Amino acid sequence: MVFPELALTTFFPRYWMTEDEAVDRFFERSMPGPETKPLFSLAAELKIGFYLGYAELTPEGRRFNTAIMTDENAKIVGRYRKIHLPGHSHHIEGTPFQHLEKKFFDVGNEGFNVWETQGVRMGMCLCNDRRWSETYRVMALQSAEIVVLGYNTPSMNIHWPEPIHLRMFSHLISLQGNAYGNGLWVAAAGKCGSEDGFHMIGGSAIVSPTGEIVAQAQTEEDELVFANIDLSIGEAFREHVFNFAKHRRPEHYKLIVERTGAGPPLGKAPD
Ligand code: CDV
Repeated sequence: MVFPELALTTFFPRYWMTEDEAVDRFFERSMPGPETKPLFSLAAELKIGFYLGYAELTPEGRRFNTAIMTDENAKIVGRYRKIHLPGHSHHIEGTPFQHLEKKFFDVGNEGFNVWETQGVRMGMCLCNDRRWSETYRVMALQSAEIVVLGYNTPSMNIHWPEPIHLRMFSHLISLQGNAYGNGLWVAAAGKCGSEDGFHMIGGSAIVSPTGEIVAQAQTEEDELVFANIDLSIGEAFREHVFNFAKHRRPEHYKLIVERTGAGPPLGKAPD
């Protein structure tokens, strides 16, 4: 069961406030905590493992945009702290809302990992991470079979006038392209409709290693989007077209770790 990013609160990075105020109102000091214990108890009773996104305050006072994964006994088996934090840390004038993830959260410090739980190799990421191919490739190199993720994507882009249909298009194409290119399943759950009067795209979806969407939210109300999936579909892709051991050429991928931003072209006329 996959819940969205920051599932326990409103998407508070849209509001300008101090970090202390955000901590007081929106961050969890423990997981499970008093309010989340019933969720863990019910999940254990029903034998359902889950992924849950929330704002994490560590004992050292660090703030992360975090997700955890549990097994069928509601034991936390994995934690992911969001790495690709979008947005800004200053106040932007003249927009209906802010996107202050860079103000409220530290960059995740635990990498992109994969856990073997309930007989499946599962990786996690959060929202904007789903748009970055590095996210999935690092998990695919740990033989991930499924990547689960939660997101909050507002329908309006505050940075440039992006047509609303492209918000859904770029969300789905990110899931589909990266599921296919890594031979894994992707299950993505997002908030939808109006949250505090701000519209979120919705579009929760389950995508197969073929790149096909096998289940997708149909409305902007609360929905349970589910599919019975065949993990062996991924095996075929990982053994053939995307057999990494056979076909990858990391000696030609050095720029990926040497450069962060785009730099000058390296092409030269051949001798
Ligand atoms: N919460 C997010 O990470 N949102 C980003 C964008 C839209 C700011 C996203 O990729 O949906």
